[in-house]
Amino acid sequence: MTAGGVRSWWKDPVSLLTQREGPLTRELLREPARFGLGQLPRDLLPEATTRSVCGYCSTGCSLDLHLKEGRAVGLTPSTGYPVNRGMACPKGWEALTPLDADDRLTTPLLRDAHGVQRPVSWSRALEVMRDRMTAIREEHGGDALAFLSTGQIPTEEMLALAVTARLGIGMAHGDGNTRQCMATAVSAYKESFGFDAPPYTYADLEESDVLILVGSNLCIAHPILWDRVLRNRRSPRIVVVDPRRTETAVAATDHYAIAPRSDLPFFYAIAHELIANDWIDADFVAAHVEGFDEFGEHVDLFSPEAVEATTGIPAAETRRLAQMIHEGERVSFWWTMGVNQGHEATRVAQSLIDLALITGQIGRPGTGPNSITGQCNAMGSRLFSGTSSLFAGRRFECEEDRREVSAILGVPEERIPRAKGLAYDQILDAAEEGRVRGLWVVATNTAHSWIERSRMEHALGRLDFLVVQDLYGTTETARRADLVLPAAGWGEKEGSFINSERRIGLTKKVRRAPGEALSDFHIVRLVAHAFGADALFDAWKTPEDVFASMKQLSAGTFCDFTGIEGYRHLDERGGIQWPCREADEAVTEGSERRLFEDGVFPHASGRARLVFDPPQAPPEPPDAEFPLILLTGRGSSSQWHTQTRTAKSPVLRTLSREVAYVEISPADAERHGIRSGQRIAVESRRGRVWLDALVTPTVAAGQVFVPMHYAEANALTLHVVDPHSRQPAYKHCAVRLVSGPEASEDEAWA
Ligand SMILES: Nc1nc2c(c(=O)[nH]1)N[C@H]1C(S)=C(S)[C@@H](COP(=O)(O)OP(=O)(O)OC[C@H]3O[C@@H](n4cnc5c(=O)[nH]c(N)nc54)[C@H](O)[C@@H]3O)O[C@H]1N2
Ligand SMILES: Nc1nc2c(c(=O)[nH]1)N[C@H]1C(S)=C(S)[C@@H](COP(=O)(O)OP(=O)(O)OC[C@H]3O[C@@H](n4cnc5c(=O)[nH]c(N)nc54)[C@H](O)[C@@H]3O)O[C@H]1N2
Ligand code: SF4
Ligand SMILES: [Mo]
Repeated sequence: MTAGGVRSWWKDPVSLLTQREGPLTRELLREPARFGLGQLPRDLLPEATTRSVCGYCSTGCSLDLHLKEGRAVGLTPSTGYPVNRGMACPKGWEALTPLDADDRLTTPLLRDAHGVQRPVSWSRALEVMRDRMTAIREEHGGDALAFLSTGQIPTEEMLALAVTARLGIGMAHGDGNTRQCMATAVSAYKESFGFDAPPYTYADLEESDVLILVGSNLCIAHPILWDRVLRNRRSPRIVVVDPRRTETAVAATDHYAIAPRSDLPFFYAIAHELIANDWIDADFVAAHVEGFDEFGEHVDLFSPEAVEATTGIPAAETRRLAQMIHEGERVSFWWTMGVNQGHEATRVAQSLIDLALITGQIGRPGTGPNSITGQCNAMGSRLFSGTSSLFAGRRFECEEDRREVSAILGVPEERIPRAKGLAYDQILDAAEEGRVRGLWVVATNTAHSWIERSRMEHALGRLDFLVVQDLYGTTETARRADLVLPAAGWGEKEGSFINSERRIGLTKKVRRAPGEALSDFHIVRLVAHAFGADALFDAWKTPEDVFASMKQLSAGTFCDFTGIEGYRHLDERGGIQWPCREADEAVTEGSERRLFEDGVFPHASGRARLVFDPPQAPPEPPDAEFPLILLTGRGSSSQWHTQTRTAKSPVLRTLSREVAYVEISPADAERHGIRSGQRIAVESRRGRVWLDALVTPTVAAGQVFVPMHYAEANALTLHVVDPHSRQPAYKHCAVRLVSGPEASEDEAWA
């Protein structure tokens, strides 16, 4: 594509979108200045520069922050860092801008008797939080209290939050937005391997012969990882399995436009074909895998012909992919939300793990069943948010695990909860039923991002007391809060993040938070004090003290990183991947390591398990009344989730669409007489929203796509969760388009 071509799309906001976003993102990476990105102040003579890991996505790029009088005034992507090698995506370039937004919270806000949120002092805010939460606990027990954590704060803050909420306040339940995102990968790996352990290192993207990307739009969701794919010198086959012809699918060598939610039969058919041709690694299976005979029997029914009608993929094409896997010396399977967000998501993720195991494509360069993470610190939350596990993979139910945690944290054993408590969806269900009455939400925008908006609104509406801790008072969730606590953001505090390849990196304080906003670490410490639980923080004066506890908690577990000395060590080494035991001497600057090179898995048997189940039909298939399937997901490399941060950057705003839109196939547009740019209503059984139509061949006939960055998306979605991971199935429900006189914008939800 010529530079002139790019420039003309750039002037034309509609044509900037979808199928053109891919090449555009590459242009943005190569020549950011042309798009207004990375403009350093003219008079910049930095007095110092420091490295810090980006606070948006799980790629974990390093940014060089240029300081003047101790304050970051500009940034450039770090060149020497093993992850991004001198590049950043638009969000990274613009990472400082959202910190200066007008709607930053500068004091706590308390809802008064008239329902108006008014500024109050920290001491008043903490007193109210203590009194209201304590009153609920005294009347209804700790069972009526819950917190929602996040994958977007440093791990130290997550650990401090969990300890304060569970042990200091006595909250019986805690979960977080990682449930919306990575819970499926967690359940899948735990059951298959015995530990939640994504096995890869980013070099595997460059060293694979066949990369199979399933439900991943890498090109816009992880542009720097896509760039690593482009650096692969082995002329790899890049196979994209996605119902949409995404930016990534266009750039790939092969696109399998699978029918939505038909992945499970599809991958079973691939396994069927591999086994039928004896294209398996029998030695690897015999030495390291359990359940092969049962798996063989299970997939016997799934011939490529048998699944053709369900998947929409001709049998010959399914065979071709099986053959590609057989012929590849180094085959890797990569998945993201197209897999994790479905009604049988855990089994789909495991079907990819199964394929890697039966072909022995694991533990070598360029291989692996590899879940790509989402948020900057979703990996940290998987280990230390105290939600799905009792720290570092320990179990709440296990007495020995509780004893260890009690000894390390210096907390009496009887205060450590014996159960993990309710998951996110169950917390909201319990709120709807009046069983959960007090909720503390930290760094997540539930009211926009949770599935099936009307049901979620009802649940939040029934709470007696909602506390929201955020950078901005304007988020959909903060506006509903009884108490809002002002938090410092990325760049205004220090701590560590863990990226997708298990690399622990440092993020630093390079700005002062505005007004009275405080770091989440500082806030939870004040909350612990208000609840008379100061003792929890006896050993934790700084985030690095918490890091020391994290190390101790990791000791002897599969993620053991006791070999990391501290922040300085992380900084000098360009981040360090777990595991890193004290005896590991191989952790030199920029070194990369993958897991399972010895074929030993964390299960007690040392073997990995093949896990499978019969496929189930999606819960809300299209019908005569609601004939289209709604898909949702990321819209552009410049938009982050609910846009509380990215919408604050004028540059990022020009690189994406301000008004919510729906992608419609040319065939459906013609059937309904719809043109691009027209406003149309989209309706599901749960709501009607108004959107700009964007007619594009990116989506197949019978499907429409709405980016999740607009609150409209979840007004339509259907509350369904995978039974194993309890992750919401955001990517499938039935909708219809309404245009003409029967549609009136006045009655619409939005
Ligand atoms: N710019 C930007 N980058 C981001 C984020 C962001 O908000 N903005 N968010 C970050 C986070 S937290 C996450 S989790 C990741 C998400 O990264 P991705 O998972 O790559 O993003 P999505 O667009 O949610 O979903 C990926 C694809 O799944 C496809 N899909 C839908 N249904 C099916 C199906 O039935 N089968 C298959 N095989 N595919 C299906 C969709 O068409 C979509 O293209 O991105 C991270 N990076
Ligand atoms: N329909 C549909 N819905 C989806 C998805 C989808 O594909 N389709 N994807 C799901 C996925 S994968 C994810 S990860 C979720 C994301 O959903 P959310 O977590 O709700 O989205 P964010 O906009 O990232 O919200 C983070 C909030 O934390 C605040 N914040 C940022 N930094 C800090 C900090 O340091 N401290 C504090 N206290 N606050 C901070 C931000 O201002 C923002 O309000 O959305 C899910 N929802
Ligand atoms: S790819 Fe992710 S980590 Fe890298 S600059 Fe962009 S948002 Fe930040
Ligand atoms: Mo996510």
